[in-house]
Amino acid sequence: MTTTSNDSLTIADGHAHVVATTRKDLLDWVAEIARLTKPMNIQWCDGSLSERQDLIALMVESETLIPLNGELRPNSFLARSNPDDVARVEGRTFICSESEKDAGPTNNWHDPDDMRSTLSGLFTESMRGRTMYVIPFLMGPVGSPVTRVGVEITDSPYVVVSMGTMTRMGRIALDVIESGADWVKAVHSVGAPLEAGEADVAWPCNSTKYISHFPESREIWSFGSAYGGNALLGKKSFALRIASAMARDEGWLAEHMMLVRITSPEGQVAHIAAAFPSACGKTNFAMMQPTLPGWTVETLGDDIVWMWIDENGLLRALNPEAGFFGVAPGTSEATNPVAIQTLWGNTIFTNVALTDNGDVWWEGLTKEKPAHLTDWTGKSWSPESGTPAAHPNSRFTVAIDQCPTAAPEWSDPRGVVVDAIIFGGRRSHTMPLVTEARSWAHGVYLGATMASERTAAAEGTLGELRRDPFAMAPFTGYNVGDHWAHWLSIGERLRVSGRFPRIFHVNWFRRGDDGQFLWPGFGDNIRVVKWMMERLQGTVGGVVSPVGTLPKLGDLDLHGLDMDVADANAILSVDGADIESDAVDAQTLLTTIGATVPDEVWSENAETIELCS
Ligand code: GTP
Ligand code: SPV
Ligand code: MN
Repeated sequence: MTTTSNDSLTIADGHAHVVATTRKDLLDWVAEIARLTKPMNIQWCDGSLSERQDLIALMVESETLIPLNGELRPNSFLARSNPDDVARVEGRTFICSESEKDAGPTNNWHDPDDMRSTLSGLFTESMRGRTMYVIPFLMGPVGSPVTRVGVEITDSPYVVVSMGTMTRMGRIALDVIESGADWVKAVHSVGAPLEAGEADVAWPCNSTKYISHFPESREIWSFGSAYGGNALLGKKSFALRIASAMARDEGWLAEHMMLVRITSPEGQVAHIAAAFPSACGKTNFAMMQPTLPGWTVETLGDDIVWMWIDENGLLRALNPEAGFFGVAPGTSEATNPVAIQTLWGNTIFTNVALTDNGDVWWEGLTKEKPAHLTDWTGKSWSPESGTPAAHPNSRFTVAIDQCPTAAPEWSDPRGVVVDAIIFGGRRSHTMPLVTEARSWAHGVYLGATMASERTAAAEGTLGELRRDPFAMAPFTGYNVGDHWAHWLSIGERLRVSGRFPRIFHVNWFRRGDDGQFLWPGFGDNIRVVKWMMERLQGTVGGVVSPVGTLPKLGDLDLHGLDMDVADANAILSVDGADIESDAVDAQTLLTTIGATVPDEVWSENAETIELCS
């Protein structure tokens, strides 16, 4: 039975997945969205394996998913998006707070009433001819103080299956709603209604795109895209933009970070959270295979971390997601063997290339390029084609519990205590390999003014340096200056226990005069982590610099590395004139933000400049 009735407490979808809810607010909202979007039918998602299999079969039939060779890549599929729908669209992402000041100058603000009227026009009958799926989902494990609930309505089965991997979806979330929890409304439509008898396309979407957020009413409306963060609304829209606004109001943090547990050969354990901008190394760090003997890295999360202060005054953290939506290009046995193992099967790949034997390929997967492929647009490809075979922002979607290095605690509702926080960007020049902040306030300054060269994960000119405060420029759901003040207030509250995570800044991407990366990166990043752990233990000193404490050359473990002393010196060098002009450049951002910039950030900027002279 399929029904749009809101009197019925039980709604079935014709596939024998019956989902019951007694929450009238939820039933009313589903009925309201159905009246607006006029879907052909409604399916409540229970998160079961049979439901997933049915949806996958449907998408194989519609050619949204191409089954991969079952022997090489069991139960895995390739999706090819519309070439105009390949990444988040920052220019079409809106924060619709009541007051423009609350969105701040780094967000696209839009008047909420005006946006509601635009959206109601766009969503009118936008699901005609399609099934409307209702997806209850949790961000975080059941029982954690920070776990939050959402319901996404979508007309895309690709979104349902992806949300099934990326979140705790279906019955488990509906049970939490049933127990009385508040839930966030998230409406998504690809914006491609089907006329009677009209054939569907493999990747329906619309050239008009709106990714709109209403932080006060905690609502998300996304139109026109089915790609990643635009459409999987639990991720960037909820777990970062809406959650950051909740976290500001409630005294916790929602951040664009990975989370790991490090264990030294001596058994010293530390939990580290790191904020790097999109496609700048979070997944790689989260799955690092250390090159130093005896060290282990266990994975807790690769993209989003929620942090709160517990009853003992300790900063605790957990990853609210349940899967990885990771960058494919550059992932290889050499750079990220753990990801390669994770992707053995049960994976959906989007916009990678297809090999002639039905497996996947992307730039960097193997040293030798295959002689022939089908590229991400479906065209025949050879190394002479001169175009990338996989889109630079092609990605894999896979469950965390498939990751061989996943720590069992990745789903512990108590989270883990954070010992260190790292900020970092992709910078060819200026910033050294690693420094430790002078204080919490200086750490906040390093996060606030961090910068990175643009990657394909977002629109804009590739390689252009942009300030990306806390790696959250596209993700903070409120005024960026207030975000900095919120970080400072967390520091104030940590004074009670005195247990501050130490704050570091790293740059894996500095280049030498020859244009080559100076630092080997990847598994060798453990050498930097080792120095951090020694700092935590207080067993190692450092060199004071305007951007914080640098390692002494002899304190960085370079054993077994084929690195000449000149390069090692270069990667740890801080040029006063460069740092000064960078700090002066950062003032442009501070001035643009204006009144909400905390005084402490300005005084750290002044201190940085003073230390340069
Ligand atoms: P999002 O999922 O977009 O938020 O990004 P992410 O930060 O998880 O990015 P990811 O770890 O997937 O990094 C992607 C790119 O960074 C790939 O091209 C990697 O090869 C490159 N990368 C990661 N770590 C290193 C490193 O230590 N050194 C160098 N040179 N490149 C790295
Ligand atoms: C990012 O761009 O930071 C991502 C990918 O993690 S997406 O989910 O598409 O935003
Ligand atoms: Mn990300």
